[in-house]
Order: sequence, then C-alpha cells, then structure tokens
Amino acid sequence: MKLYIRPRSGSLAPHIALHEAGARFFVDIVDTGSKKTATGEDYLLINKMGYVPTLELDNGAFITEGPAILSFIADYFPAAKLSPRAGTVARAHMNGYLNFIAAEIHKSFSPFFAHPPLETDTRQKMQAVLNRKIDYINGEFSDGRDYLMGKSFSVADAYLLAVLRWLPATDEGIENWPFLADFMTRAKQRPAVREAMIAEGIEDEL
Ligand SMILES: N[C@@H](CCC(=O)N[C@@H](CS)C(=O)NCC(=O)O)C(=O)O
Repeated sequence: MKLYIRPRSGSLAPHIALHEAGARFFVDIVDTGSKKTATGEDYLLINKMGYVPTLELDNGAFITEGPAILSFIADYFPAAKLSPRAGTVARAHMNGYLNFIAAEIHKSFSPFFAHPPLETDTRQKMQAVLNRKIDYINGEFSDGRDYLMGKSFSVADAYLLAVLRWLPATDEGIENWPFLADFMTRAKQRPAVREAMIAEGIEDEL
C-alpha cells in the first residue's frame, strides 16, 4: 500500500490508522502546490482534485476522500478493531462522526489557512462557526468515554486528532474544551499516533 500525504494535514488521520493497523505501507509526500509527489509522480493523475490523502492499493486501485480511506483501512485490517462491525448501529454512528469531522469540522478550519488571511470581522464569524461544531464533539465526551466510540480507539478518533491539532491556527486553544484536551493527551500516548506524528515531523506536540 502507498499513502499519499502532505505532512501535518488531514492525511495524518489515515497515516495514524495504518500504523494502528500494523500495515506495511509506503508514504509519498505530495506538494499540493505543484501537484507533484516526492517520487516524481504527477499527482493529478492519482487524485483529480489534487488534494491529500489518497491510498493506493497493491493491485493499483486508488481510494480517495479521507472518510472512505479511513473506513477502508478499518475494514481491511479487522484484527486492529479500528471500527465497529459493518452493518451495526455503532458502525453507522462512527460513520456519522467521520462525516461530521469531514464536512463540519475539517472544512470549518479551512478559512483559517486562507491566503491572504481573513479580515478580523470574517475571522470572528468563522471562529464562532467552528466553535459551535467543536462544542458539539466536546459534549459527546461528557459521558466519560475515552474515545468517540467508547473505550476503543477508532479511525474517527484518528481524524478528530488530525483536525484538532490545527486549533493553534485559530484564536482558540484546546484548553477551552476540557474533554477534548483530555482526549488529545490520551490519544497521543498511543504508540501508533506517536509513530505517525514523529514521521510527519511533529514530535514537539507529543
Ligand atoms: N474532501 C477531501 C478533502 C481533503 C483536503 O481538504 N485536503 C487538503 C489537506 S487537509 C489538501 O490537500 N489541500 C490542498 C489542495 O486542496 O490543493 C477529503 O476528505 O479527502
């Protein structure tokens, strides 16, 4: 398998998931500006939108879109127990979290990486939009669960960690959401999370 990533972006989530699964995989780093990969491939032939992540299978198939890749990894490596079993209500709930993180949280962070930066007014409005979504996911942990699906770490947690680490690009800090601050501390103790973060050059956050 080969995972196409841009370090420190949303592709950190499948990177963590592959480490959690104990998968044998290669990483190719994409320059999302030039759309070339570190091994010299034309990335637009791999992912028509030119964004990361993309997972390439050993048979040459490509899987795009973060939640689809995460779901695939969970199903392909069942022994790693990175999701509830397909066809269960719990699995539907996990898919709900994947979609919420992708469509609501991930995309609400995007304006904070805009060039040129947002005007103060718009930035405040965007912060309020983002806060509301983070409030919701913080509240999910108020029942004492360790991870989104309960006791056990799932691919949705890998995605949640990958997006929450962008908070420093905004005007709020993780300390404003105590359940999520605890979640981040807990998740970063996992060997697979540490391996992926070290590989992406963000060991200073551990
Ligand atoms: N819908 C896509 C979004 C992926 C995405 O936004 N990727 C960002 C990094 S977090 C990216 O590659 N941006 C560069 C670009 O759009 O050119 C997914 O879920 O995979």
